Amino acid sequence: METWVDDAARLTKPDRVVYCDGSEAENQSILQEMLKQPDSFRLNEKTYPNCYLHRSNPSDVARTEHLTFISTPKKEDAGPTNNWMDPEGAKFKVGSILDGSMRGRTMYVVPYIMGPVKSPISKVGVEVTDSPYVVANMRIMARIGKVATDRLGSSSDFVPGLHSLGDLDPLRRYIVHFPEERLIWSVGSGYGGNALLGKKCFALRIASYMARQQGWMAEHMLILGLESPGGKVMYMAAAFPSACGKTNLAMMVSALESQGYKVWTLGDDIAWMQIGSDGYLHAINPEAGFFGVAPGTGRKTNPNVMDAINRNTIFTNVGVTPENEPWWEGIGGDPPAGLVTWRSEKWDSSKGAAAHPNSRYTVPAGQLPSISPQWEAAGGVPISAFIFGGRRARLAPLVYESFNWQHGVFVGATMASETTAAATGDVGITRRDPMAMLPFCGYNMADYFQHWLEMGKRIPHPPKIFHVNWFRKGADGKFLWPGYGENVRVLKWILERVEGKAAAEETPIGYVPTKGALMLDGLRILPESLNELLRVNGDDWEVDLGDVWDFFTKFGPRLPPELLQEYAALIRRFAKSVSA
Ligand code: GTP
Ligand code: SPV
Ligand code: MN
Repeated sequence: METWVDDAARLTKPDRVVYCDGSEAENQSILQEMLKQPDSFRLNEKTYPNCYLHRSNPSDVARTEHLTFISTPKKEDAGPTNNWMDPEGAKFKVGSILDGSMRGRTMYVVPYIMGPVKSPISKVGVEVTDSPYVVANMRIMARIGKVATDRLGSSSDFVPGLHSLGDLDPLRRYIVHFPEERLIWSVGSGYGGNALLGKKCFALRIASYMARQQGWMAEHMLILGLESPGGKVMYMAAAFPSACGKTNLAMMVSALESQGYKVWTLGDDIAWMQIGSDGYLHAINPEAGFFGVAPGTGRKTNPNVMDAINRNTIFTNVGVTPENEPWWEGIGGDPPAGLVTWRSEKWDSSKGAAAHPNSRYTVPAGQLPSISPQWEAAGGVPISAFIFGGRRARLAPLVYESFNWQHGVFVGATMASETTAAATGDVGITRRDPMAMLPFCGYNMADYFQHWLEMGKRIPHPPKIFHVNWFRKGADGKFLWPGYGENVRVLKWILERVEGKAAAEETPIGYVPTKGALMLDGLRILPESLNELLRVNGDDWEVDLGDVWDFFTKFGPRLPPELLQEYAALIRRFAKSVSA
């Protein structure tokens, strides 16, 4: 580690190098460094103790997918869905931006563990960065400092990540992954997944590459436990694209709590999974905190997190009230008088939203009231169901179940969703986003599909695979399904399907709940809305399958033939249902 750090310092030329031990005293001094910058503030000490507001550069407010690269010697190994640079070219081009980029600054060395300290599934990373804000966030999102150097010892088995703010010019911003070296270089951004290198860069892009080599899975999935009336807990993992509801589902307050159905949170973004000795796939959450979307988060939608983010929390790009409290659209109530926007302007209605749509909170996972007692279990938790989903205003029904693992992989591989503010670019454009991994798969996605197919053959008790859509809209353009805590009604159906109990109707796309199979007690929903939510419209699917075909052809002969078989089988089932 020291050798690599010395090399990084020789390239970036910081004034000082500070090794982080993870202690509270050190944290306070790093926060003091952060507060010296005009973009960071302490929030109200009484109502938000130990909370901070950070404003990132307005050109640096979300992941930048077009500036994110997979750097493998062969272009085909990155595949048609990733940006590619050859490693030598990347080292030269990005290296010249990193050369001297930390002059006048401190380089912090952050050794960290992704995953519970004692778990055999966990892995060590080391991030060097010139941003105290990044260090403060990493301290919440991972287990940093002495625990990590202790785990590492003198071994070189760690994923190095070199991060520098550079000059924050998007023209000199690159997030480059060298999967064969397990190395990450990121320059020119201080925001989220671009800069907290343990998260998307390591735990998804590099880890997905390692997982394929080593026979495990690294997925963009939340992990939750659904407790049923007898007290038994069933664990599920769900992959939805960025800003499509993972955090909210994982933390929901169940609408059926009085009937004995409660949701426990284990993770809200990433799952690392290995086959356990019991034949089940076991999942850990590699992260130690939540980097959640603020807008839309309030007492009504996510009371659990509202009870967690009033202390020891870093807010990024939210608005601020005259009482020095954080504010965003959806927190509850109208914008208060004297509100200041994320860009530090006095808010009025001409300014649009006070909080950036991708503004976030960073909060320690242990502060969540619904955190599962199992969330740091060294062996992980056994997963009984995988749930795929996305934003589809039309098409996908509220929920359906795949026929088997291979069909489930097809369902995941053909997922699509409307784009969100979590990445720069247009919002609301439907794009294919297989397994919610489009921006996060560290190798050729065709090989990733093959890896899924192979895992299915190796797992003695594989999870059943489902698909959900909370975002279907009616003719009036409004969501048909109330969502949030009401989503437990769908989870309950999934639980009962896994137990072989709930009723379902076979359709060409999979099993859809019969009208009576969803528990809807206490929910006001029009029968027409329910019909529309569960409807499988052959004409719409035909159009979508055309788009799937275009997507699949990008992979050429590398696409696993099983997926083409599933494609043909789906078309046959639709043809049969029409003739019937
Ligand atoms: P990342 O952190 O970017 O990976 O996002 P995420 O998948 O964790 O999404 P999150 O739960 O933060 O939700 C993003 C947005 O979707 C928020 O504005 C939520 O209010 C909204 N949302 C979440 N769940 C639901 C739901 O069930 N129904 C509706 N209509 N909106 C939802
Ligand atoms: C996502 O975009 O899926 C996130 C936020 O979880 S970030 O950490 O910025 O990638
Ligand atoms: Mn995410």
